[in-house]
Amino acid sequence: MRETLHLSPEVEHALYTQAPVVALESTVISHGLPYPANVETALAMEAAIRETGAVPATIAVIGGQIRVGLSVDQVEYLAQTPDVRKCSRRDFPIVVGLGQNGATTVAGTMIIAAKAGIRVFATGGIGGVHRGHPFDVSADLLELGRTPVAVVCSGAKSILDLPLTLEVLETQGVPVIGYGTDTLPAFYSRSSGLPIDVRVDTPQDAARIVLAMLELALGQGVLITVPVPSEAALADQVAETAIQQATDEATQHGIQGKAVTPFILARVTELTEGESRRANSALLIHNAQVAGLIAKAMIAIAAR
Ligand code: PSU
Ligand code: MN
Repeated sequence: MRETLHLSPEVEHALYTQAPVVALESTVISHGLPYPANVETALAMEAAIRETGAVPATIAVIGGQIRVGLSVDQVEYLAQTPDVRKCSRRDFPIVVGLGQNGATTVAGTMIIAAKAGIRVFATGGIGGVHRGHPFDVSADLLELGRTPVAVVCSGAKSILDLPLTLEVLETQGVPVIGYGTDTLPAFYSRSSGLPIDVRVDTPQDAARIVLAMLELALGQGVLITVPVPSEAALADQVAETAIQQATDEATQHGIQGKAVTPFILARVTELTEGESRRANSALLIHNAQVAGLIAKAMIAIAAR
């Protein structure tokens, strides 16, 4: 039974007592942010969730065991171990079968969250359709079409083709919700200018949509997009110039497949001298808080 989920005592208790729980991914720890910002941000996200009264459940595979809820030592381990596999749907048989370490992507985290009965998940940005490579479609988009979890994020980085990303989400049947915004956030900046499906302004309205998603059981997830806090947002042109250069370099160096996103993320951080990393951390912590509030509101509304 190696495929069994290993729940931390805190997460197990929370789920058993129907307390609010928010899932967190671990690719952002292993591949998304450099050490020690990755540990600091991961722990700050957990703290932000706890402040709302919800319980955080960071998800990863450690030595082939699927963990739901990590200790501080386990977060440190993932943050500092170099050969952690970026773990999307296709990677689980490999990491579990061979007893390896895996850091779950948005898709990977959604799968495990749904199996554990966790309905709300907070992250920074989802994968999407790559610019100039319309066949490089992140498995995140397909997972959103088939796994009923609410993903709270700041849209996707404009390293991606955002209009094509929205097209794929539409085809997959995924509602895109703007939390306090009328347009799709573009990760480092508050708006891409692209339309979303509906705007909500309270955790309660977001919770009503997630509860309806679960009750209807059509199978898909929902995407709840939250703009980066104003004080941490990057000037549009700063982000755009760095992203364009990093994307060109990825092509020049022949970077392919799952290595593309981590390469671009690291280069953008270098090119903006850390400004992008501060924005990244700020939006991750804020999204964790919003997800905690939504998870709490779901329980309050469902209890009525
Ligand atoms: N976007 C970010 N930071 C990240 C990722 C995306 O701004 O860390 C990670 C997430 O885990 C996401 C994954 O699920 O990259 C998408 O990778 P790919 O494009 O290879 O599907
Ligand atoms: Mn890809």
